[in-house]
Amino acid sequence: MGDRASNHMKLIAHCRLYGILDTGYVSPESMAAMAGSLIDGGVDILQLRAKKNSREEIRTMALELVPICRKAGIPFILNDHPDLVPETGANGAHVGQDDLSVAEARKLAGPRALIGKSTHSLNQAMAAVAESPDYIGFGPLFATATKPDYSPIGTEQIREVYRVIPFPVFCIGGINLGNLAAVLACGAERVVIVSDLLRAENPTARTTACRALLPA
Ligand code: TZP
Ligand code: MG
Repeated sequence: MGDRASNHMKLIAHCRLYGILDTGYVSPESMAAMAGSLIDGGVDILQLRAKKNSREEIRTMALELVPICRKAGIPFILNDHPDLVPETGANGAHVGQDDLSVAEARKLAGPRALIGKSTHSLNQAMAAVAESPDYIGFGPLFATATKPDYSPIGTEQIREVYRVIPFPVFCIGGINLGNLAAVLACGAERVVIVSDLLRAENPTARTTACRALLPA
């Protein structure tokens, strides 16, 4: 449970392609199959993001996804709900700017849980350093229907964020197979891709194609 140091789980430092199972695109009934598709394509880490579902529904989905990710040897992260980490066996939780602090989330999720934090500017990313999350998300780089109320921050600060942040940074927001090479050319080393993987005609093939552009 929350086995951050497991020999069998990919370390966050080795994760390059972060997939999010978002209920905005995938029904709860299809979640497990989609997790399998993205894992087959080579995703390094998965998150469950279910903004409109009840705690109980999220718990049920998490209990189904935990063994799938564990078998694949990749971390499974819950968006919000750090309190569900111990009881579901998830590997960690992800908090936003308006959520619990990293320390509060860690207290609920347990000492071995991975805690990630969303940041939406270079200033927020630098401020997050004091909280010592295990990783941050940085974006949205581009406008995206997955998170429609946030202004895109562009790609200009990517190099600086990787220079100053001492833990893994995952660029996020509007990244897809078509622009991934350009995002990497702007300095990105790790990315989160949501709708481009989930909405692809063949999510496994799309994941494989994106993963192939990223470092090993
Ligand atoms: N946080 C910043 S952008 C975003 C989140 C959760 C959504 C990214 O989704 P997509 O579909 O890859 O643009
Ligand atoms: Mg949140």
